[in-house]
Amino acid sequence: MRPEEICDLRTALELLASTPGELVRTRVPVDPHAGLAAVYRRVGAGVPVKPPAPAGPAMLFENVKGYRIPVVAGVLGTRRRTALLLGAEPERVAFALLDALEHPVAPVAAETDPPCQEVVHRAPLDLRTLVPAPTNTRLDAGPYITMGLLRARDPDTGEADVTIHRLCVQGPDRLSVYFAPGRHIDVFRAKAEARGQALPLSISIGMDPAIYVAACFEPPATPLGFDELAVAGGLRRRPVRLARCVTQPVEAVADAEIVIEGEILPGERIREDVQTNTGYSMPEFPGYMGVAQPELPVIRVTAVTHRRDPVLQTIVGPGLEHTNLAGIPTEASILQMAERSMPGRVRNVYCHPAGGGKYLAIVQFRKAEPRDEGRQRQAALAAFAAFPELKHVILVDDDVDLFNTDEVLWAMTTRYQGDASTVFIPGVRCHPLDPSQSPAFSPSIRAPGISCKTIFDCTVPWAMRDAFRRAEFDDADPRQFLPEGL
Ligand SMILES: [Mn+2]
Repeated sequence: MRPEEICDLRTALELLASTPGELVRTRVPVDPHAGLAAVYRRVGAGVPVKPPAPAGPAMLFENVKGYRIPVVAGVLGTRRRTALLLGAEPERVAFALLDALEHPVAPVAAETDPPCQEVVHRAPLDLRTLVPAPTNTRLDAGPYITMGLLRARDPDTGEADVTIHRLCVQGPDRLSVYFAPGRHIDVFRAKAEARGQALPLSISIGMDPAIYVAACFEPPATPLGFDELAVAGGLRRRPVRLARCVTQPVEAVADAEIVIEGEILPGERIREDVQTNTGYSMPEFPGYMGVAQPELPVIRVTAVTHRRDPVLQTIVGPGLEHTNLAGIPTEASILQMAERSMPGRVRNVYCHPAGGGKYLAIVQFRKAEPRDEGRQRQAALAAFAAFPELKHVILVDDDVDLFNTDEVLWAMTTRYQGDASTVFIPGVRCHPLDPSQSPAFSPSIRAPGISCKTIFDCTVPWAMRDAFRRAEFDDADPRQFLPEGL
């Protein structure tokens, strides 16, 4: 099994199963209500889930109490595993994604009999018994479909978009959907609603990891009207296959494990925690409980289709899996913007788990000549332009390993002076799920989701570079001194 042979979730799991330490299976019965996520948290969720939450393997729960369908969590739960599945080195996976972004391959219609429609359930149906959607914590508003890829079309132009959104099971054939501000499918929804029309959509669950990662690109890298499935096609150098839905005029991913078909109802809203009244939604990517939204759009489900013996794919909310999903496309977006404005200067970018892949980017900059002094801060501004939800940029030189937090903090300790090396850009729209981005935190913040973007410039001033040479050791090949296999 090789990465380029991956075409769906099953082949991805096959590759992981053949790689030591990347996938564990269990037949021990697990409760989807707060049980499955509790176990995976201790196995592989990672930062910023409250410790103990180590990084670890993906996990296939084959016996989910009350259901026939197994659930897999953590498929993209480490950077190494994500890179393996995408056929790249962990330090270079964003470059592979950037190449795909610049060489997209449009999706195609599958011939007859798409796998995702091997089994068809039409209304009346009950999502609550069909789909083992986990409830991640006891405070959650209900069971959530967390790895559902929505696909819909612009009612004006017909252009398609795919995005992952949190979906709460609110009844036998009802889901609520939360759109962070500005999301493209929400733009389509608003256009349809203004005409009094429903928005047809599909929700594809359990797919080739390339599709999930590509779908997490946001504007300006993928502007409104850009079908992110074409980036997945670029990554695999073969088009994603689409299937016409059986009850809606829209397509789904033909090789998905499970597809939910439905429509967003015009003029209808639901309180997200109407079933529990807890005030919370589910654990969100910054590591805190999401606040239940007072008025969310409602999806009426018209069919559930799936492959024979399907697997439901899930993410527990925050953790390394979210960081990889959101962060690697963000790295590619920043690399693209920086490369266009200052070729060769930004050597690499790492969207650190502390920010869930969205809030914190470490940018490695190479100063090659005197007039590069100051351009590192220009690179940070380019990063903010490339990804509007970014909050902090840490700039480091190219002799610092940006993937090693100890190295980055060393640079912040010995190559940084708080008053001279910090740049504040207050009052900028950022992201509402960070609780510090709130007027209650500071009078400088006018509305939730506004923030002080900050550049931490931990690069050596060009004129002082001789004072900052790292101690030079001889290079040696240590293998002959070490036991076999170390
Ligand atoms: Mn989009």
